[in-house]
Amino acid sequence: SWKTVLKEKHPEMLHLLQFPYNGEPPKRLVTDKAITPNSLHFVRNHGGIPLIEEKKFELQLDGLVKSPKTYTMKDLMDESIFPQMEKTITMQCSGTRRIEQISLYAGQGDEVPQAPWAEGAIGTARYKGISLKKLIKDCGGLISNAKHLEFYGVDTYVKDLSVGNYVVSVPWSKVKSNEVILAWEMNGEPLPKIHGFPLRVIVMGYIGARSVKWLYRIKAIKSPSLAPVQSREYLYFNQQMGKYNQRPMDGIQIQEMPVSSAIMSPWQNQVIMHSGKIRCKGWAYSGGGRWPERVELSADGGFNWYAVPEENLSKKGKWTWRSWEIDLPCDVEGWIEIVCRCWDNSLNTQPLNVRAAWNWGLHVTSSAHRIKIYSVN
Ligand code: MTE
Ligand code: MO
Repeated sequence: SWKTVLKEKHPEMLHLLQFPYNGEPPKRLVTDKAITPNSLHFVRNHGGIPLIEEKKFELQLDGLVKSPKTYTMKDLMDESIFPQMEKTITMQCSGTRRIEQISLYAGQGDEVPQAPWAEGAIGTARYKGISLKKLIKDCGGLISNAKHLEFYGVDTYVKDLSVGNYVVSVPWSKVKSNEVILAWEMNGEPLPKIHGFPLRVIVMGYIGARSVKWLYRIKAIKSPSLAPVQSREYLYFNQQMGKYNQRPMDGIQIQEMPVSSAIMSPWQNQVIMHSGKIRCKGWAYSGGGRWPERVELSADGGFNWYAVPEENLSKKGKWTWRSWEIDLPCDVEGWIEIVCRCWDNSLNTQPLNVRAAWNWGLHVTSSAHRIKIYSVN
């Protein structure tokens, strides 16, 4: 699996964990391009990287559908049966920017949980495949009490052997709106092994966790999956619960990410020489089909906010991030705090500090992004 990593990923990837492999691109390359090259797309794995032979591959669709079927890749790619779709989609891990919550982690005498992501656990790619809705239709449709679709990945969890395969679910309503793709192509290339070859799910506007890689089975079910990854992980807990008091039923299942943003340049602790304006760059994203409408920056810790001019924001789209650039006015010399926040098209915005968004599980670090730099004016 390490061989696959070296072959498929950029030499500058930051390896957060070697096994299971988890990596993100370095800061300066995160928003370098509106579309993330495959070699720089972050990777989140809970187990090994299965090597699947396309010819032997079969997808099973069963559970509460009228006529369960299995499909080969050839069946799925047959355009006379399934119209293909191609879409540019941003995928964000619910753990993006977790490192900021970790820095506030009081712990309870044990290790810091979860992968220590910075701002790079987000990426945008053009995916090609078919709408899952069409496949359900091909199986005669759902039996009336089916309300969710469960996705099975070939890989198994390494953290806890009792978990077994990577299995999660999404509601039928999401599938019905053609917002769930079964994808075999990423940026015009066959899906890389590390990203789920030969077939993966892409759920638009949901956290990355629902976009199951190395998909081999889809099952129609009545209620959200009881599989451990869906029912016990990716939950948003209240701060006051304490680590050992969390019961899954007390957590909110994280599906759509709230609006968030990050400063990718300059970097924390940099000394920036300028003549009244500091060039800043970064990304902004909102889940659930909402998009960044305005990005604002402050050079004084969050008192005065300057809007990024519309022409300095990349194109807006329902399922994609926007990269931005601004020459931020600043006339002080010394340590300053640059802050970035975004308003989405529903006028949702970000909490002003990490502490306000701190939660057990350390998910959804959506607070305004803050960095300290030394300004030489
Ligand atoms: N699918 C399988 N089979 N196994 C996994 O570990 N991780 C999920 C999701 N799908 C995962 C998976 C998580 S948490 C995220 S954020 C995305 O895949 C990451 O997708 P990527 O590695 O292609 O960036
Ligand atoms: Mo994730």
